[in-house]
Amino acid sequence: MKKSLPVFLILIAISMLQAPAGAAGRQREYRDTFPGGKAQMHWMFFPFFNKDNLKAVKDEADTDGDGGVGVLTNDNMGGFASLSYLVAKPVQNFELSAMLYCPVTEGKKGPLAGLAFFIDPMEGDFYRVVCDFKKDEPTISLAFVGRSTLDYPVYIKFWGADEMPGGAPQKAGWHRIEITLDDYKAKIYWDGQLLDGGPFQTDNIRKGYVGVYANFVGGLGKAKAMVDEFVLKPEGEGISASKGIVPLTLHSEKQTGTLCHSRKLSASGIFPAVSHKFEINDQGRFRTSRNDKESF
Ligand SMILES: [Ca+2]
Repeated sequence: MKKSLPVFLILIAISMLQAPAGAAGRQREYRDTFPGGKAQMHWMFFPFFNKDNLKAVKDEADTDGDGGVGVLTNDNMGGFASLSYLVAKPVQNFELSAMLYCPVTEGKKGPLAGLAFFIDPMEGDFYRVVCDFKKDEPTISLAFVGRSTLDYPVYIKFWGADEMPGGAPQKAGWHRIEITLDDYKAKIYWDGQLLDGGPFQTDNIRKGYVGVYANFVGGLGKAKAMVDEFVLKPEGEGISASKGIVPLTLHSEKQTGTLCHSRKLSASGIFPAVSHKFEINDQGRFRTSRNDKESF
């Protein structure tokens, strides 16, 4: 015993010397494949929603064969959005890749699943990319949403069936989604193919976390987002002078449009799905009309 102790201490000392050298040479990669139904990373619920958090579960039908997936539901208050983020440093330039299970449902109502980035748990905002495969109008979309938009998504881009590589899926299944951010310009890849129209300006938030998003569109209903092979590769640490998350600033140019399919929970109850006009004025202030008939 007396002889083995110094050897043990020497091994610790060597490992401590090696760790900084390795870390300095390459950027850390954050990876969770949920082997055997156990998470490899820590996940945290988004504090502005209903505290649904991603859970690792056993699943033999996962994508990488290690027997587990990550699952985020909206069960806590069935029918609302849920969002969970990977606990790492907030990132500004990065590559995010994950397998996402996209449900396909009949009609106009149904669950949607997606990935989120620039999640800001202090200000309550984020961007999300979702697959929304209701058969009446299947879309993939990119939107900015959160407390600053009164939880109404401000859509940046829709991809319809004719713009999806391979067309709109006819049955539920796994798809690889990759999101790359470079100087607030986002590119989205679907099953390895770059989606048209980008890169997209996404600079309402300066940096944030990445995570998983689930919601139900068209009323109250359960939604479930399943992910696997979730990999975040941060780049350009220190590229920004900003420390942590800074207050949100909206685009300075004027933008107008219509928000739809949104619901809010307030102290007085649930607002039904409605359409609103929105405007981002010259000063970057965001406002919405009370309904789609009202003018500003
Ligand atoms: Ca797995």
